[in-house]
Amino acid sequence: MALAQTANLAATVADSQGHPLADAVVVATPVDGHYHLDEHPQQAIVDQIDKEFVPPVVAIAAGTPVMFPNHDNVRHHVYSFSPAKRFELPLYQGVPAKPIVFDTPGVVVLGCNIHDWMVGYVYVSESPYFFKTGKDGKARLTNLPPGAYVVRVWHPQLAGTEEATRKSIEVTRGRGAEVTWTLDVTPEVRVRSAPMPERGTRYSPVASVRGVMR
Ligand SMILES: [Cu+2]
Repeated sequence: MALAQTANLAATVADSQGHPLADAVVVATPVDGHYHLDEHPQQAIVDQIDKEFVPPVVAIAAGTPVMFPNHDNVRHHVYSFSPAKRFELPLYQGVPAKPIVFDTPGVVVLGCNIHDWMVGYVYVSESPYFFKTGKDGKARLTNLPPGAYVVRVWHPQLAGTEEATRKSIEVTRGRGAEVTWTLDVTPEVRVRSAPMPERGTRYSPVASVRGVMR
């Protein structure tokens, strides 16, 4: 059956010092262009916990709805200006009524209007074959039909272009395939500062002290 005809792709991603890179997204695209996306993909979740996006990187297939529940006791104002998905969820608490659907492949950078340091990423894959690396820098795609693929990797701190990571591989029945990347990454600079005052409280000195925010 179909499952018996799939093979594994084992990917290892490290930085130029050899440290494993977590949260890298590995995508495999069949050269023959033969794949189809799930028509009713399962909803993904980007949580907001302790004024951070959790997880910081989510990889989804194009067409997947993503819910942005807020588990903090302050309000967040989630937005993106990325070409692949411009949207905003104006100041809210709890769970928004509807998910946001990401139809266009690409990297969507998430921010919060209230908390400058909050940054998250929704990686929208055109291919159904993708996986995010764990702490060990490894990703394993287990559902690949054998054949020729172009594989690539993306990471939030990738210094070069995603295009430049492309490699051609052959995934064979039985043996699968292995691919390794060493990426130049730029250090992440993100400072958790006192939150920006919410509208209407802009000039109140009290509002700039974390802990008293609504
Ligand atoms: Cu926020």
